[in-house]
Amino acid sequence: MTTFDVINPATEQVVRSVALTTLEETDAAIARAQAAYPAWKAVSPGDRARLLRRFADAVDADIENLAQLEVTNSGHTIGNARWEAGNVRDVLNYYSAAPERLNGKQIPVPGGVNITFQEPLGVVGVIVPWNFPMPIAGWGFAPALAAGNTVVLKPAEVTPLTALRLAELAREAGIPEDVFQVLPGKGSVVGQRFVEHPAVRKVVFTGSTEVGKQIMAGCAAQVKRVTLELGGKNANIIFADSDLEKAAATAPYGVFDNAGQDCCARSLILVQASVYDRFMELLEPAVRGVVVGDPGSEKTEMGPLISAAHKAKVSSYITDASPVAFRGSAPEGPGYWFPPTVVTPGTLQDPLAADEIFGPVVAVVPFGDETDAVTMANHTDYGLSGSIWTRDVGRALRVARGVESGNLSVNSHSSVRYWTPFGGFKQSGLGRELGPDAVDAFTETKNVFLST
Ligand code: TAP
Repeated sequence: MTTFDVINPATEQVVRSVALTTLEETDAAIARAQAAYPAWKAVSPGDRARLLRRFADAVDADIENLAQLEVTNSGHTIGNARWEAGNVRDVLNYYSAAPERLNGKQIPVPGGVNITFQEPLGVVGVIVPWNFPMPIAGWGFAPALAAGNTVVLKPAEVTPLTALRLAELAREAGIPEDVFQVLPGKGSVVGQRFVEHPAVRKVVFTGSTEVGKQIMAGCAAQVKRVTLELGGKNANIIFADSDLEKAAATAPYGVFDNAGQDCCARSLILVQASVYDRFMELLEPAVRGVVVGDPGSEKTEMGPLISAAHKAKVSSYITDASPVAFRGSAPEGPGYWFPPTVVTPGTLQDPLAADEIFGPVVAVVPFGDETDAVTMANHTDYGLSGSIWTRDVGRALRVARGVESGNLSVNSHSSVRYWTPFGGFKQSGLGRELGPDAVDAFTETKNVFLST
């Protein structure tokens, strides 16, 4: 048996050894999920709804334990980790309403009537990254199960612990073991098999754009359904007429939350040139004041990066020649620490302004007018998220309509509200998760003609 040592990124200590799922075990799990599908599909809508609510209750009762696991496994701050576990509960509750509302349509036609049915797909494979192991898992499995699919889920190799616990909670809630299975292992083995195996009818993938493209190409070979949530290089656009104090005070949260390891991180701040200097004056104390350290402490605002390899990647962006304006602090180590860092690249082509660094590094660049701001925000192939700070409602809407991005916030940095759709334009993804329509992505419409 091959195992993987799960490391606490704040201490570099081994937390637990987890067995890696082999190719043969992946095939066996998919076969069990396929065998469990007809019975799960046949569970009455009311009973399926009740089971999902019980799963939500089990998560609710376990929030503190799940949160502590995430602090240890992923270095998330305890406050964030509690929110993330609560999000799984909320998303389960939200989609528990779906089974009883999966109504088709009846459409009168010449010679009879057409009736549509929302049929589940079968086995759904969910591939989860390491940056938000709990919520991203829940956004996939909750609507998939609600629609009557069975689920095989692969957490990121480095962050399997909360997903494994969620599988236990599902079983405690009465969801049959083979209906929701968590398979810790390698993307190149387990994840790749979800793409290749013909019994897996849909893949939900969240992660890098590079791997997302491979997954889409692999799924194309079987016309397999796919939802992709990929990277982002998101602009935080600050106009001169905004509440500049609030924009500067909240900008660190918009990018350094989860140590910048967030596809929605506002890692490019575009500031109207006339207030650029004042904004930088206000930003500096806010960045220096970010509390970085022990993620288990209630006071901590930013924890470590996920791994030594990821720290090396983020560090490679900052050299002695980099245009660093100012930095916050970070512990020395052990742990994969990196201080909040503000850079001022001269052009948007500079990798500091163009790449998804996925760490606590933010580029600040001035712009001229509204048109410039939109053009500059759209300079990237990504289109996931972004913020607009202004007191002019008309401008806020014009800019929001102009920016090619799936999720925009005005005078806020919030991207995820589970009642509303989440997903990307351009190379940030395909399809939408969350919101009232997400269940549609886990069903096929069947159209039956009844001749009179
Ligand atoms: P990815 O390599 O994209 O990994 C995401 C998930 O896909 C993991 O579960 C991974 O498994 C799996 N995977 C990897 N290769 C696969 C394949 N060929 N077939 C099927 N599944 C596969 O991301 P990463 O290496 O963790 O991070 C690299 C960069 O991606 C980051 O620096 C960041 O820029 C970006 N990223 C974006 C997001 C979001 S939310 N958009 C999330 C994480 C990372 P393993 O755990 O075994 O690798």
